[in-house]
Amino acid sequence: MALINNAHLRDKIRNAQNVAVLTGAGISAESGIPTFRGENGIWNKLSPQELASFEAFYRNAAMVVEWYRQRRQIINNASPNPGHRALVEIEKLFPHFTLITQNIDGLHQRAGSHNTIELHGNIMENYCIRCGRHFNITEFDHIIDTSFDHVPRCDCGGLIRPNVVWFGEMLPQDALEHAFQAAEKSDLFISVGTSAQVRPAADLPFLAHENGAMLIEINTELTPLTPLVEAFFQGPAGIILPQLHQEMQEIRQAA
Ligand code: BV8
Ligand code: ZN
Repeated sequence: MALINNAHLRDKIRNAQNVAVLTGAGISAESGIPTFRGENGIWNKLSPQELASFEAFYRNAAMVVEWYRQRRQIINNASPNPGHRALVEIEKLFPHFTLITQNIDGLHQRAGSHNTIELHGNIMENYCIRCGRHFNITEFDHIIDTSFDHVPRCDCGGLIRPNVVWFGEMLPQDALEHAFQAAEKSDLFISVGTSAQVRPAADLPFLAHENGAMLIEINTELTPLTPLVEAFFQGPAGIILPQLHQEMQEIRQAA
């Protein structure tokens, strides 16, 4: 059963020059990484503001860094899934392709994606909030394990934090700029595995649509974005994306 049975969408895929993709936690679900809002969602136990915020870190750095260490262990044992790999192949079909992710797990890069924008940072990177010194994971874990209160401190006395964007924090300016530009320029914008609720990331598909892009959404459930899309492919990204790649390749080759 073909995914793409809409002539309008076929034409768009045939002629598209600029394609942008936004991914969320859903694309890593099949790699065994829990999403935020799913049934075993991370936030079911503790709310995001209690964990993914500077206030939480300042109040209880040991708890927050332990939470990130647990997430890092799951990510280290995870591998890119067919959804990540299909995006690497879809990238090759179009002259300009930008992959924008909200995920901090680095799985797109491990799958081989190139032009990747990490809107919310990367869990494998850590830095001192006072002097800005970067620490790799081995150094970071050693500092946590050898400190009397498991609070990671730099030699300068500053706290060391994960290089991720917390709630209430600005996104990295250049990443956000590039993401907005890619959305504005896109002919085709594909939203994959995101509940489309956290802003400003969630604004990207709406901005693309305002600028004339055709939207495709891949998700196991409906989202606030679904009413706006040309095609909603309901199902796991690891199943849908390889099939979408196959059909896009046939359309582009027949052109
Ligand atoms: C900022 C990094 C301001 C850390 C993250 C009220 C209204 C509007 C906005 C706000 C508001 N109150 C506060 C805000 C701003 C806030 C926000 O948007 N809050 C929301 C909750 C309302 N945003 C911020 O704070 C941002 N900063 O606004 O700064 C500012 C301005 C000027 C000056 C100073 C400050 C910062 C937001 C970034 C927070 N950091 N992550 C970490 O990971 O620990 S957010 C984190 O949550 C993710 O990065 C992601 O963005 C979000 C989770 O969303 P998803 O990725 O979509 O995951 P989710 O679990 O929700 O959904 C998974 C989806 O996949 C589901 O739809 C599911 O159906 C689907 N799925 C599941 N399995 C599969 C699947 N799909 C396909 N296949 C499958 N197999
Ligand atoms: Zn320092």
